Amino acid sequence: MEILSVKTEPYSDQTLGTSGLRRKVSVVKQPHYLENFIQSVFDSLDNFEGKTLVIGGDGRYYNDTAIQALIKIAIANQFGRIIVGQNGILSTPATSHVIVKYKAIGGFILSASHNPGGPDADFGIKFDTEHGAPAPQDMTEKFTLRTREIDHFWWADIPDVNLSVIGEQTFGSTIVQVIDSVKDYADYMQEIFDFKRLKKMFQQGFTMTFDAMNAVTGPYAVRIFEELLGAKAGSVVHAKPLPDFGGLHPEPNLTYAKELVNRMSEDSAPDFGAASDGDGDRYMILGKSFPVNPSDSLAILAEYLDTIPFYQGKLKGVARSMPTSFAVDDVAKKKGLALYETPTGWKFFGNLLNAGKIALCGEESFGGGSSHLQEKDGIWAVLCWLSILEKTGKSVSELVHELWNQYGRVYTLLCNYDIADKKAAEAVISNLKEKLPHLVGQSVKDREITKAFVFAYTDPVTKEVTENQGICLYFEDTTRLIFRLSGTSSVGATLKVYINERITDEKKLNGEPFVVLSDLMQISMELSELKHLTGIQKPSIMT
Ligand code: VG1
Ligand code: CO
Repeated sequence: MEILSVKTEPYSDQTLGTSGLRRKVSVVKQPHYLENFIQSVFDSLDNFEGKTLVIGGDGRYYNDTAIQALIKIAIANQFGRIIVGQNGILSTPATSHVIVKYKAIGGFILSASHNPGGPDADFGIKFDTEHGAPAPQDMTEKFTLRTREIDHFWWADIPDVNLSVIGEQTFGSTIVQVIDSVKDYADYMQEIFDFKRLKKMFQQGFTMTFDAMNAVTGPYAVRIFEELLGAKAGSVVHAKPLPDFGGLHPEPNLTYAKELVNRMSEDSAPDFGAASDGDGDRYMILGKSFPVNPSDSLAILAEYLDTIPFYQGKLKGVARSMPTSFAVDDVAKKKGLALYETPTGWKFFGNLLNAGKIALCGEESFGGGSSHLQEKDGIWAVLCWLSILEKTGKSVSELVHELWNQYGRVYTLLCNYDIADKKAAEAVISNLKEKLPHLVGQSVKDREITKAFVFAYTDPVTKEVTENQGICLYFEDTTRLIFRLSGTSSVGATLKVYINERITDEKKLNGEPFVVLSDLMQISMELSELKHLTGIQKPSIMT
């Protein structure tokens, strides 16, 4: 086997966003684009020779080519063992678990998560640390710095490695080990949850539909829900990972998971509906004709997590990303749990989990996770919900209504504005920033602005400060608007406007968020001068 040193030129755009590097497939296909990035990651790590590396992915278009490049560069960089999911399939949470279980120094996940896949769509690559946690900010900054100066990468001159057969193959001093994509993860879920009790619930007639959206969770969901728990065959739909996700946009929300939403509103709907995203780290929960709001879901998990034996005595604190609604704050207060508010992106939860400050965390985008592993975990969240339903004997909507009756309902609305011109999108944020000092005390449509600031975060463990994480405007403590730019778009920019309002009036608990929050949406358009600065008049999606 020959190891080659290949000369290369740096690219200037390899900056990581909220969750790894995401680009159009056409960008990633440029000569050495991927090779440069991978070698830059290795150049930023210390002492990995002879150690283990994990490679996972969501099965999207171009992953097969990218995985072969990754393996060849990893062999040339002298890793001792490379663990790869069969056919390159390993969800984000499964990759995180495998990294820790096999004591790897880290791993790559080839996924652009919820972004669409296919030749004209998106490709992505993320790196997880030895803790199975998304690379923290200081590490991703190192990667980017290295990409700016790279002049060569190492390459093992071998034919493509067969990833379809489970087992080991040796190349020089490196073993490539192909593993069952599901087994380790499914075993772990059985350590956390009481599968016997859940199985009994299904035997007694409980029904569910899980929409894998033609993405990575299909094989996991079939094994866990149908084969191990005994949900009826066919309970998992869109179960085969496809390179273009069958044209679906694998982001579980009311717009993109329309088929599931419709199914759950039929008379014959099952008791429980769930979905997950491209790489299996997000989830969505629905009862009969009752979609659960992600922030409410986090509050429910906080309320009941310690009824699951694995967590008894472990729940000392919870964390939510800043745009996640304050529904969970009430539960934390009642239960005497510490509460942390972090910037958007799972990488900010890692230090809190590692330090044992929290056992549960979540995001408004339906990311949920716990101390069981350091990525967000869609199937885990679904198993939590199933365990809570089994334990309480209540329906999804009963549980959520109980939450609202106790604390009031925090209505939420997220408006995404896709803006082709990134500069125009940035102008919206900078314009708002300039206005901030004058906003407090001003009234818009009879609502007075009581606080206006740019969110910054000081990591309670490392004391590292992360600035500029979104603009927050409060109207009393019960209502707020948040403006931030998405860090996962592959072209142009997406302005995200999050609207939250807590309503405690019992008669107003069953409203429609689009209606209840429509005046706040108007206010957000006015204050941001969106139309004037971008020409855009309405959201690309609302959820
Ligand atoms: C979005 C979500 C964020 C999530 C991130 C990655 O980021 O808002 O909550 O952590 O995607 O999720 P942004 O910057 O576009 O708002 V995933 O499932 O892509 O790994
Ligand atoms: Co994801």
